[in-house]
Order: sequence, then C-alpha cells, then structure tokens
Amino acid sequence: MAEVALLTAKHAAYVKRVSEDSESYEYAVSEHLRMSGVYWGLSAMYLLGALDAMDADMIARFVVSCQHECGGFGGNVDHDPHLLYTLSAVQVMLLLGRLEQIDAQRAVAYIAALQRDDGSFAGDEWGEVDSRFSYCALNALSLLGRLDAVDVGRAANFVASCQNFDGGYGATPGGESHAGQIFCCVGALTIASAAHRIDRDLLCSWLCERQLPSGGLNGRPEKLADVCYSWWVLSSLSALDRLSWIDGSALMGFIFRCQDAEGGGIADKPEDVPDVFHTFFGVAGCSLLGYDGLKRIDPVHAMPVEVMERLPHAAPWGH
Ligand code: GRG
Ligand code: ZN
Repeated sequence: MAEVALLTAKHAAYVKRVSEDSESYEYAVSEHLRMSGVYWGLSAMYLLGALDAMDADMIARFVVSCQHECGGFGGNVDHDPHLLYTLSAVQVMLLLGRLEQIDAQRAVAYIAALQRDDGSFAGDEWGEVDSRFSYCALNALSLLGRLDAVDVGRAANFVASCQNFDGGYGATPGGESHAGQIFCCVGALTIASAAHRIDRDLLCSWLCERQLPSGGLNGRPEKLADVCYSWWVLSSLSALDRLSWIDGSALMGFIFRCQDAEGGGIADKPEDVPDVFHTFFGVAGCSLLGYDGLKRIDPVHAMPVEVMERLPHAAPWGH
C-alpha cells in the first residue's frame, strides 16, 4: 500500500543504524566520501528532531582527524583535502555546535588559496574547476563569517558566466543546465549578494518543468524523476521564492512512495533500495514544503534554520 505520510521515526532509526554499521555494503562503497555522508546523516537526524541519537563525540573526533596541515579536509582519514569535504566538515561541526574543535582559520586560508584570477575555485590542488566548488567555498566562508577572505565580486562573475540561454546553470561556462549545478549557482550568487543577476522567471519556468506526472522531479529534460531533485530543484525554487510553482503535495506523494516502510530510509525511486543521501534529500524536500513536525532548513546554506540563527554573521536565508 502506498504510504501517505513521512515515516519519521523509521527514517531516524535507519540513519542511526547505517551510520553505525561499518560492515554494511553502503559503508564500504561510501568510504571515499564519508565526510559528506556524515553531513547527510546528521542533517537528516537534525531535521527529524533526532540529533541526540548520534554519537557526537565520535563524529567530532572523526572530523578533526580529517583536517590537514593546509587547513582543508579530506573525505576520510588520510584522504586528500578537497573543497567538497571542507564544506561538509564545517557543516558537521556547526550541526554539533563544536566548531571550536577544528582550526577554522586554517580552513579559511585553504579555501581562499583555491580561488583563481577569473573568480572561479579549483576543488583542490589538482585544479579542476566547477561551479559546485564556487558554492562550497562561498557557503563554507559564509558559515565561518569570513567571506572577506576571497574576492566575492569575481566569484559571482564566474558563477554568472555559467548561466545558459534557458536560464539554468552548468558546471562551467557553456556546460549543460543541470538542477544540481543550478542549486550551487543560485546558492553561490545569493551568498555573494548577487541574486539579482539570476533570470528568475526564466530559471523558475525551467525548474518547475522538472515535475513529472508521478509528482517527482527530474534534474534535466528527458530524465527520470529522482528524490534528490526534491532538494536540488526545490531549494532553488525556495531561494527564489517560487515554491508554489510546483505541486508540493504531488511531490510529497512521490517522496512517500520512495520510502522503505519496513526498514526505514528513502530511495531515489519507488521500489529502489534506500540510502542516506536520498533519505536526507527526501526529508529536506519535505521540510521545504513545510511538512509538520520537521525542523526547517535554509535552502541556500543547506543547514537547519535553527543552526543558522545561532550564527551572528550569517543570517538564515529569507529571515
Ligand atoms: C551542501 C547540499 C550540499 C551540497 C554541496 C556537492 C554539492 C555541493 C552539490 C552537488 C550538486 C550536483 C551536481 C548534484 C547532482 C547530483 C546528481 C544526482 C547527479 C546525477 O547526474 P546524472 O547525469 O543523473 O547521473 P540524471 O538525473 O541527470 O540522469
Ligand atoms: Zn538521486
């Protein structure tokens, strides 16, 4: 029978279980991105009101052990530093209220050193450039109250140059519009106080066309619906104040159908196996849609509004 509600207690039990099961398949295949996995799990638990069930001491020790001399964080112990995991590490420590346990100023220096002359950011020392990394840099610096450490104007110029004729954004100038990149570019431009450079109506028309008859959202034309776009698409619409342009109850119905009613957790598609990534983004989508009993999430920083309210320097978006 199709589920008609979010199975909150089951999802909290699922996230706790898979976070502790180091023998599982999921644990093994996510080894290289453990830091982001911890962020997804912890954020899901926060939104579900179940953060206390997690082992905060153990998680904080893990994060601290992933920081390098240069200030950046790896995806796991002894893995090379990268902007993706540096953002996740900052987010995790803020979720736990333990930012003072990492060397934040060194992390700022690491991020700042990755900015290039055209304003873009390399993801790490190897130099790959992507609008995702612009978002990671600006979000982490915004959360740390240190946007002054980079050239924010140039950063916005690069992100704006990734805009396409359809109003969407790609990974680099000329790259195909994709909802994941759009989330990053909308977030980066908003943090850079440059959201006026977004073609709001054109972009939101493209975004609301992502909703399919199933109620679910895809990430670009002709693709299948997937629960994670309940975050990538919906957070962008929310940041641009156009949430009402999609049918929220039809989308929630799709998310509910992707739940594992026995073991908990949310999958990418109905009948698939759940994972922590899609569980977080499904719960976060429901939070954006105002589902009763969930904590609210800031669509730009991808952090609970409550946590943002504790940061004097980074007001939650829209507040
Ligand atoms: C703090 C939430 C948060 C994120 C940090 C890593 C990052 C910044 C953003 C990632 C944005 C992105 C590119 C998301 C897309 C992920 C995804 C589902 C990719 C799948 O792409 P395809 O081409 O799938 O395999 P489709 O759905 O197009 O068939
Ligand atoms: Zn997905």
